[in-house]
Amino acid sequence: QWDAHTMDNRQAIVHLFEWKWKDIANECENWLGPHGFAGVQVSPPSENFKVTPERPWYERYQPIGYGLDTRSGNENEFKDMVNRCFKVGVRIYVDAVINHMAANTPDGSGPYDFWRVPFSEYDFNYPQGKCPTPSGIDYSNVDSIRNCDLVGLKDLDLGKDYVRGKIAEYLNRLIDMGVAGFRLDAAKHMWPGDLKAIYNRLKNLNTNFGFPSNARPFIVQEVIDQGGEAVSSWEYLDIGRVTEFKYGIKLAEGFHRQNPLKYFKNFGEAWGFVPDYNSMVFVDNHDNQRGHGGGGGIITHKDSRLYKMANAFMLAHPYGLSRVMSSFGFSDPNSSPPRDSAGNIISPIFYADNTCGNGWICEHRWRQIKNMVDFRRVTVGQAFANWWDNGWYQIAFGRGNKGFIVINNEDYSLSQTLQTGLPSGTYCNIILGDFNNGKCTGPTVYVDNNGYAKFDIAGSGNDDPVVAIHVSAKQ
Ligand code: ARE
Ligand code: CA
Repeated sequence: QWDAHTMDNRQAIVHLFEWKWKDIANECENWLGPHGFAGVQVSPPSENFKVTPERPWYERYQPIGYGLDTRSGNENEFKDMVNRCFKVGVRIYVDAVINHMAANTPDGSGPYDFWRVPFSEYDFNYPQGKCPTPSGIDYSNVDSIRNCDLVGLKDLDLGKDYVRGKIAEYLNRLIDMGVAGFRLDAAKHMWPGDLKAIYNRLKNLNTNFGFPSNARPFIVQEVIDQGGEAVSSWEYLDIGRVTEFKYGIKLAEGFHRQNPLKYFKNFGEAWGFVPDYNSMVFVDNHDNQRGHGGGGGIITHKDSRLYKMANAFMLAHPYGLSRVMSSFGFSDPNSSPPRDSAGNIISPIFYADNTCGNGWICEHRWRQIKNMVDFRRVTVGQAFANWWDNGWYQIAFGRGNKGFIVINNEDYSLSQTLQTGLPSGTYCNIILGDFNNGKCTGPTVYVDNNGYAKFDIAGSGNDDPVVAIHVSAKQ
C-alpha cells in the first residue's frame, strides 16, 4: 500500500479538485498522459448531502451513501474516466470519506437513518456513548479525536464488523473499476487498528488495468500532524503512507525568507518528517490553501511567483511522493467550484497558451510546473547531489547525472559557475522554455566537459528566478 503503482516511471500525482469525471478523462488524454503525470487524485465520488443554495465544495465531504453519483458525474462516467486515463498511462486515486457520514440525513427521517447504505444509530459512535467530549473534538484526547463527530459529521463506529464490511464493499467496487488506490480522508480520526482491518479486506488491484498480480491498493492517509496533539502520523506508517503537512509549512518558511534556504541541504527526514517511502508531499492542499485545516502561511497559486519556485523545489527534490494541486479560483473560502445557475459544475476552457478559464486555475498546466513534473520522471532514482548555496537564499542541487536546478530567492542577482554533474552539452532551461523536436523555445545553458555551467539569474523583478535542466531536454 506504499506503492502508487504508476506507469512508465511517472512520478507526480495531480489533485484535480472538484473536476468532473468527463473533464478528467479529456485532461488525461490531452495533457496528463502526454506530459508524464502519474495519476489524478479525484474528489470524493460517493453521493453527498447537498448544501443548498450555496453548494460549497465541502459538501463532497458529507457522504449520505456509497452510490457513485455526484456533481462530478455518475458511475458510468467514473468508469469511463478510469479506462481512458489508464490507456494514456495515468492512474486514478480516490478520496475516500469513510470516517463519517453527513451531519444531516437528507430525507427528513431519523438523524442516523442513512438508509442508502444502510447505516443506523447502532453504527455510529456518539449514540452508543463512545464519544467522551460530545460538544466537540479535544485534540489532546485520543478517544475524543477518534470517536467524536468532526465538525458535527456523524462519526462511524469502524470497530463494528458490519460497518467495516460496508466500507470494504464500497472500496472494493472502486478497485474492480480499476482505481489504483485511495486518499483516506480524516485518517487521524480513525483507529489505526480499524483501518488495518478494513485494508485487509480490500482486493488486490484489478489486473485488467495493467497492475501486477497481488498488487495492493495504494493508501495515503490524511493525518495533519504538526506536533503537540494526542495523535501522531507515526501511528499510521506500518499501514500506508501519510500526508506530510510539515513539508509545505517548512517550504513556505524558506521561500518567504523566514529560514535561509541553505538549511534545506538536508531537507526531509532530518527535519522530523516521516520516512521517505511513507510520505506524500505537497506545497498546498485544498484545505490549507483556503484556511480549512493545517494552515500556517503556506504558499498557493495566489502568490504565483513563489508558488512556481516552491513547486520547482519539490519536484526536483527526491523526498516523498509529490502531489501537485490544481485549484479553482476563489475569494470566499467556502465558495462552490465554478457552476451554472442550476448548481452544476462547469467545465474548464483552455486557451492557446494552455492555461485554463471558466474559473479554473490549472496550476498543473503552468509551463514551469508541467516541465518540472517531467524533470521528476527523468531524474527518478538519482541521488541528491552537487549542493551549492550562497549562505542564504540562493541554492542549487542536482540529481545524479540527470538533472540540475538553481534557485535565486534573493533580491539581488545570482551569477555563479557551478558543478552540475551532467554530461557536456547544451540544455534547455525548462522553466522558461519547452523542449520540442530537439529545440528549446527558451534560453539554454551550456555544460562544459567537466560538468560546469555558468548561471545568471536576476532576483527581484524576475518572475521565474529558477533554472532547471535535465538530460531529456538536451540539444
Ligand atoms: C462543514 C462546515 C462545518 C459544519 C460541517 C457539518 O464547514 O461548519 O459543522 O460542514 O455540517 C471539509 C471542510 C469542513 C466541512 C466538511 C464537511 O473543511 O469545513 O465542514 O468538509 O462538509 C481537521 C481534520 C482533518 C480535516 C480538517 C478540515 O483532522 O481531517 O479538519 N480535513 C479533511 C478534508 C476536509 C474535510 C474533512 C476532512 C471532513 O480534507 O476537506 O472537511 O471530511 C488542526 C488539527 C487538524 C484539524 C485542523 C482544522 O490543524 O491538527 O487535525 O483538521 O486543525 O480543524
Ligand atoms: Ca472517527
